[in-house]
Amino acid sequence: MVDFSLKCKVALVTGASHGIGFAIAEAYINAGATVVFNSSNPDSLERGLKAYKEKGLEIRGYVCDVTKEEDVTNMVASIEKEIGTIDILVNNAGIIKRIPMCDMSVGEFSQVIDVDLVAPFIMSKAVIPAMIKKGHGKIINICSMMSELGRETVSAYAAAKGGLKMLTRNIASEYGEYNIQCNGIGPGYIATSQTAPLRQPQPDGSRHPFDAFIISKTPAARWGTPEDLMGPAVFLASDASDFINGQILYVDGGILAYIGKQPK
Ligand code: NAP
Ligand code: GCO
Repeated sequence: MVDFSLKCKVALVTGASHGIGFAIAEAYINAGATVVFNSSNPDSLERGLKAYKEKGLEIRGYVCDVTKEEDVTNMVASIEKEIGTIDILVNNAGIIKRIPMCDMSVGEFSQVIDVDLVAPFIMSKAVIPAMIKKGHGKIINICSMMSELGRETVSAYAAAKGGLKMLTRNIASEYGEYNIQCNGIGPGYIATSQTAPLRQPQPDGSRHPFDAFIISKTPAARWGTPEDLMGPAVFLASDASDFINGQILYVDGGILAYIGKQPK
């Protein structure tokens, strides 16, 4: 019988006070996992805990800046002491800076790389030893369509998410023999606070040009929602995907497969 249950598993979803991480954490709770999450600051953590409580979802939260190795080591140690060792890690925390590359400072570029690529390295390093001892583990990296494609103003983000795709493949290669599966989810364009600026209606009430562009480039003819990622995230965290390793599962409404609607 195929097992999609996450019962008796401990899952950590980084940056899950809202958005995609929140939806994945909710899906894991409903699939039977004991779920914990982190935020980079106490205010966001409190907002997140309130939102989970309002939905009747039991979860514990920690303040942890995923770019700081000492913070991460302390958080993982606290989780192991208070809850148990981590069976499932979702590297969801991420930022984007939309700046033309030649206008971007090295500091701005490095900040995106730190959160979107170095932090998943730090987080994965922190949980893999216990996964090896336990004889199983799941690491899911939230990649992006920008793991495959570029576009104006997102050079740092695309470089980070492209690197995250290869980090995913390398973790799978290096630790697959310990029954650790590391895969990625590549969301398409999802309606969250991260993409809100791209969907802001124009002063005359018309669609933002980028909004109309994405609708035309997506066979599903809509933006994705965080809920669209729940099933794929449960699948990759469950025993049902134990022989899948180093893959990126694109949840994009078909956009990567589509050349785009020909002009009428
Ligand atoms: P979001 O609403 O901006 O959420 C991002 C989360 O990352 C925030 O909750 C934030 O938590 C957390 N975070 C940022 N820096 C952090 C740090 N240093 N330490 C700890 N947490 C940190 O974005 P989203 O749309 O849900 O995106 C979630 C993930 O999906 C990101 O990796 C993003 O790149 C990826 N993605 C998004 C889309 C999309 O279209 N929305 C598509 C593909 C991939 P706090 O504010 O609580 O600290
Ligand atoms: C952008 C968007 C994208 C999405 C996502 C697509 O500015 O192009 O923010 O990067 O967030 O990563 O998969």
